[in-house]
Amino acid sequence: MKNPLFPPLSASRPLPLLAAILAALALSAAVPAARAAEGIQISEARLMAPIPGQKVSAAYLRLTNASGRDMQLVGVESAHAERIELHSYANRDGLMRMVRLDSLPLAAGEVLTFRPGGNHLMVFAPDIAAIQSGQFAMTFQFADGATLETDLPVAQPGKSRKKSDKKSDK
Ligand SMILES: [Cu+2]
Repeated sequence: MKNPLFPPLSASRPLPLLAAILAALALSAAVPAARAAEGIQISEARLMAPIPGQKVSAAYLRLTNASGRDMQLVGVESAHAERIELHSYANRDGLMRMVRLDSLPLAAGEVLTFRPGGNHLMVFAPDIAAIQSGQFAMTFQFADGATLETDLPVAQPGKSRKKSDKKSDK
C-alpha cells in the first residue's frame, strides 16, 4: 500500500509544495500581464488636487506616440482612486457637456493632449493621502494590452487654494 515514489504529504513539508503552487500560479498569471508600452511618452502631466469638499478631480497630460505603431488608449487605473474615466466635452443642444469616452486613438507619431476644457482624465474619489504625498500613480492601458505606469505630480488649483490666507485686498 505504501508507495515509495509518492511519500505521503506530511506536516513537516507543506511549504515547498505550497510555494511551488504559488510560484506556478504567479508565473501563469504573469505571462499575459503588463507589457510596457514602449515608445509612449508622457509629458506635462499633473493631477489637480480636488477643491475642498469635492470628491472628483481632473488630470491633464500629453501622450506622445513614438512607438511607430497606431495605439489606442482604452483606460486608466490607479490604486489611489475609485475609478478614472476618459472624458471630453461635446456640444449637446448648444451646451458644452462633459462626455465619457470608451477609448481615444493615438496614431503613430501623434500627440494626444488632455487639458482643461478638452480631453481630460476624470479621477473619482482620489485618495487624500496620495494627493498629500504630491505624487499620484496611474497606469495607462492600451488596446494591445500594453500598459504604462507613471507618477503624476499633484498641482494645486488656482490661486484660491487657501481662502483663509488672504494676502490680497480685493
Ligand atoms: Cu470629466
